[in-house]
Amino acid sequence: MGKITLPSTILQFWDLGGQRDIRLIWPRYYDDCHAVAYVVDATDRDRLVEGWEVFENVLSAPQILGVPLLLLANKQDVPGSLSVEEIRNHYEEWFQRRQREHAAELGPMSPTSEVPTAERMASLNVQGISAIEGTGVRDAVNWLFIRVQNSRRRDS
Ligand SMILES: Nc1nc2c(ncn2[C@@H]2O[C@H](COP(=O)(O)OP(=O)(O)OP(=O)(O)O)[C@@H](O)[C@H]2O)c(=O)[nH]1
Ligand SMILES: [Mg+2]
Repeated sequence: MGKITLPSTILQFWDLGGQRDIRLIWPRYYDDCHAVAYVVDATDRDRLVEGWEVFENVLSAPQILGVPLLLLANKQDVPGSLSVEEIRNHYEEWFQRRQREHAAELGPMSPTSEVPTAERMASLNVQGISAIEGTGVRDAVNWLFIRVQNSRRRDS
């Protein structure tokens, strides 16, 4: 757990590990969650899809509805890592494909509870960071600070 004190606000961060077993305890944090910062490894193309599936699972929780979403493309210091734009496009393409597959499974007549792609992408801020070099971290914290302050869940 980490704490960052800013004027009039203390941001409290919980670093939840991404390993399969540890993901099971994530939902215990949802009730007190005012923002989600989801970190992906921008050098590991092979695991991005797994990352999107897990992310989608988080976003499907009712407590997460409407909270600010920050997607962080980590390891920007590594040459050849995917850029913010590439990460955003990769996620959007994955999301669109998934929506199409769900729609096909349910059939044309069924009412859809799917989130429109444009709405999901608009709700998402993607930023690049290097956790090792610290680049982008300040920008990420600033964004969270502003969004959490303006969030309707601040009183909860
Ligand atoms: N080059 C580079 N390596 C990084 C960066 N961030 C993390 N790493 C390396 O990636 C590996 C995994 O880092 P961790 O901090 O253990 O990753 P994690 O996401 O916290 O892992 P879990 O807690 O298991 O989910 C380590 O070898 C880190 O040194 C970065 O920004 N740049
Ligand atoms: Mg960790």
